[in-house]
Amino acid sequence: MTDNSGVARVMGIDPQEIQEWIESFDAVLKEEGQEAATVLLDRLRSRAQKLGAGPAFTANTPYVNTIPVEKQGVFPGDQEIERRIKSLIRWNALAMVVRANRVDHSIGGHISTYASAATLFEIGFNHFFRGRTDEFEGDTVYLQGHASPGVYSRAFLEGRLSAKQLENFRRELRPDGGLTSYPHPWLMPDFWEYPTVSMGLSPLMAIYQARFNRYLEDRAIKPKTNAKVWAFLGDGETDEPETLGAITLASRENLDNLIFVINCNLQRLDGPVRGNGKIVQELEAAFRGAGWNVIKVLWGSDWDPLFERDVDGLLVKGLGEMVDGEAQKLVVESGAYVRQHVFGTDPRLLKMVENVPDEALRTLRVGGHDPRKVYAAYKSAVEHTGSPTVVLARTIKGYGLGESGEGRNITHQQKKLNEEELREFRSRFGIPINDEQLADTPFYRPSEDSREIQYLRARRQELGGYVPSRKVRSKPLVADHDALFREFLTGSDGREVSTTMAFVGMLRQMLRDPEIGKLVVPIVPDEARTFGMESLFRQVGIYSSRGQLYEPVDQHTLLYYKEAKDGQILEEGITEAGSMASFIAAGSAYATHGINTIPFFIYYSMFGLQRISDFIWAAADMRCRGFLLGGTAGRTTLAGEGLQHQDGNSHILALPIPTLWAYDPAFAYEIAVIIQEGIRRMYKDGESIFYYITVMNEAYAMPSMPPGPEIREGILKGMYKYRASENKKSKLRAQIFGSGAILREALKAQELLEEKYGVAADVWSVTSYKALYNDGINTERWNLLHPAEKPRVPYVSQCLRDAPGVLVAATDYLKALPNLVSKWVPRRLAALGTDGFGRSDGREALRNFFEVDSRFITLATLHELLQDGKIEATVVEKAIQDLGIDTEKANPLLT
Ligand SMILES: Cc1ncc(C[n+]2csc(CCOP(=O)(O)OP(=O)(O)O)c2C)c(N)n1
Ligand SMILES: [Mg+2]
Repeated sequence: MTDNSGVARVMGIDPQEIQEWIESFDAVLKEEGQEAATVLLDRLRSRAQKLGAGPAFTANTPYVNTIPVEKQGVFPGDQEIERRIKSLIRWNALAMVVRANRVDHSIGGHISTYASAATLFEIGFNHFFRGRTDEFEGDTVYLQGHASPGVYSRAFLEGRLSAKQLENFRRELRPDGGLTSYPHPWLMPDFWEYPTVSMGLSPLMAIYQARFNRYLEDRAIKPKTNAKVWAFLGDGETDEPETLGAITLASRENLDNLIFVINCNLQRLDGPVRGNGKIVQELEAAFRGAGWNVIKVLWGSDWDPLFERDVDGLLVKGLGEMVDGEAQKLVVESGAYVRQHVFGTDPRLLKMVENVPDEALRTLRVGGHDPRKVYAAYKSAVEHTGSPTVVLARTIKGYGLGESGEGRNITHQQKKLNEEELREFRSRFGIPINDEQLADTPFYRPSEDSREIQYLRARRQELGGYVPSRKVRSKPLVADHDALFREFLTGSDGREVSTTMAFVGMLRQMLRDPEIGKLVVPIVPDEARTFGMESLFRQVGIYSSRGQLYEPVDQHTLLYYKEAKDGQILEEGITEAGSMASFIAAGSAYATHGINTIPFFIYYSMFGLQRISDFIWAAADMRCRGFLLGGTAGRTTLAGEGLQHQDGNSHILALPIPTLWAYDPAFAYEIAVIIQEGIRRMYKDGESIFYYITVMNEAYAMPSMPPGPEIREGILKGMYKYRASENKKSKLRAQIFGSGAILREALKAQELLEEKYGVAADVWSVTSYKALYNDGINTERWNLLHPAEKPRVPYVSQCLRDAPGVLVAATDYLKALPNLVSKWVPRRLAALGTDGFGRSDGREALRNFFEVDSRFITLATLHELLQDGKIEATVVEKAIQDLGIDTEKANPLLT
């Protein structure tokens, strides 16, 4: 190590001169204040740049606490009692995991993450996180998912969870209930608010949540408050691209309502996060570069006197040069090792600690375990204005587990402790459990009137109640909105429109509605023009927290790009993940804010369920409501775009998400019925479901809705007969199922079959194979469990009970989609679909290539009739010729 004066000599500058510069700067700082000192530095930097001597860019500050001791302020809590509370929480969290693992070795949980995060969480719970009350909306807190044992353990002390529940951690299927492994609002709807365990989702969600809060304020939908969004992340988690992917949005939008706390224990699951580097410095550079306020909490109070003595900056320099792998090793090593490796590099450093015993060196605390340092950081974070804040807190993974896990690479998965290890942990944290009881590892809660419980309760009361705690506070909508959708039920009078245009028309209507107009949140990832939504730019404006600071190039046009502070559209730019995070914030506002916002997120359908499915899964877990619109959908309906864009997958990918209703409508009236029903179910009846609707860009005349109550019901349940054959006499009969744009191919096939082959075919619009499938499996299940009762009949079977003839389905998605229901139809089902990679070409060529056009539907129908012995093979052969089908054509699945 070389000190500053050494460097200076090498560079040929007199150390004396450097000292004088430093003293002058100190004087300015002292006499004129911090702002003046910053101005001075800026001026010097500009001057140097101008003269060609600009300093090298550095995004880092030295490896010390950002908040100096002098600025730390006083800790307002009772440190001793908070330490005792925290120790009890540590114990119960550990006991939960150890006990769960004893009952069943395959079950367990994580001990070491919470062990590292305990102080970070507890300072939040005791001093910062505000609950949701009638007067104040409360803070939004995303807690590191696999630290959940600590959160449960706190709730146990708070009296919110019973010992029985703790006992059943990770055994949710116990008759008396259990606790979920991670935060899942779906499974614990009164407790958890935000699912966080799929790493990288919560940081992105938190950023968009903070922005959505501002959106609601700027649009005067909720009052302006100083509520904060806190997100607690792991340092390993920052490797997920989503974690850092939107941090510039947060600073661009000046989201000073957002605080990230990154638990920098330097470890992830397998080993060090950056063994050969420094994760804190790397993150500091990234966040500072992105314009965040960065607060490093690296060293505990024990270090203060050492830094005080470090007048030459040798210690700071040495710590700054030490890679994280080595820093982790210090945790597991002796005090003598610390002396040698931290202080042994220079006699002056060794002298600094000559009177400090080895044991004191071994236990020097890092910043994230020092309540005073953490408190000071959070206080500074909540008081900071103008930009978001990230607290980078250095902690130790497995803190307190000693030999059995502290700082070890195996610690992430440590679930078992032997009696000796438990005894050590118990003694270290002063848990009043005697040696005989240790084998049982009992939970411990002091009596109701103990100081600990009183204190903890009082703190939460002061802060507005318990966190986390989920409560739905929105009031149901009242209107039925018939008038809004009426015009779409009567067709387009021969005008050719796409289902996308029809949807946009409905959106425009909804935006005008007195009840729901304000609540609608249109979300687009830079695709509004693709979907013909530009008219909405002018109608409701694009949300911009700064309004519009420039005159748009197209101002003179009717549909100019209008940005406004109270704009309603969330134009997110090219980020489906970010847009989905906005959808999640808007789709859960009924719980978070008690406001029924209705998100309509419209995107290129291939870049939705395929690209950001994990966010959609999290939205479902979070009980989100709203509408996802897969635009430009269909493998053969989106012409020209080719392999990457043409979506024949999303309806299959929508299957696994239990609360997602997926529809592939063909006509405007079908969409109108689905959306109106969706609004009713979600916002009047309060069902925690959401919708996926594919809309296409193929224009055709929209028919009016056929009469009869069964049509509406059929649209919603998944199928209805759209056009029956008028030929009642033919012996050759068929039922053809079409969906979306392919329904029109089915209708053409119906004509071909009738005219050329004498086949009378009925055509059905199958709006949702998923709905039919779910109904089928639910019915089957009921029958399985009720053998003596009259069997129930799946809806699809009911529809086809008296439907004569062969069955043929054609879809713009995989053949697997119609095949989902094949077991509940009365006879064999021939399925046509678009398995394989897309191609760029026109619709006609594509539908020929994928074998889903009217010719192939006709062929499939004739083939089925041949199978049934109703016609001769020669008829089919002739048809192949007449229809111009190339039997040697490429197989779309294999080419
Ligand atoms: C998307 C995703 N990938 C993998 C995992 C599995 N996993 C759970 S915790 C963990 C390591 C976490 O390390 P870090 O973020 O540093 O948190 P720490 O436990 O160290 O606080 C991993 C890989 C996950 N939960 N989510
Ligand atoms: Mg970590």
